Formats: sequence, C-alpha cells, structure tokens
Amino acid sequence: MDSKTFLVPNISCGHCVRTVETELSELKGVRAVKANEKTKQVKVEWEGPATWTAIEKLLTDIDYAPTR
Ligand SMILES: [Cu+2]
Repeated sequence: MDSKTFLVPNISCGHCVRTVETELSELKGVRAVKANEKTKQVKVEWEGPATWTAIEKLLTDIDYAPTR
C-alpha cells in the first residue's frame, strides 16, 4: 500500500472536497481518500493498479492539480 499527503491549491469549499474524494475513490486501487477544506491537503492510500502518476493525472484532468 502506498500513501501520499499533498496540497491541492484549488480546493476552496466542501464541494471541492467531495469532488476530489469521489473522483479519486472511483480510481481502481484507491483504498482511502481524505481531503481537507481548510488546509487544502489531500491524503490518498492506494495499491495496484492505481499509481501516483494516474492519481496526479486524474486530479489535473478535473482541475485539482496537486503541488509538490
Ligand atoms: Cu469548492
């Protein structure tokens, strides 16, 4: 199981949190997603076939690109 906590600057309200959590949850292999509206941090836990590259791409595609 891999896990990463990162910042998503475009998170601005509860709707963003729900969108990010829902979209990431639907990616096959993602086991847990927790986004925080105040800190704009997202924590994801995943295993194969999900990869960090796929997670990063999905977030970028829905306009919630992570920063490093
Ligand atoms: Cu929002």
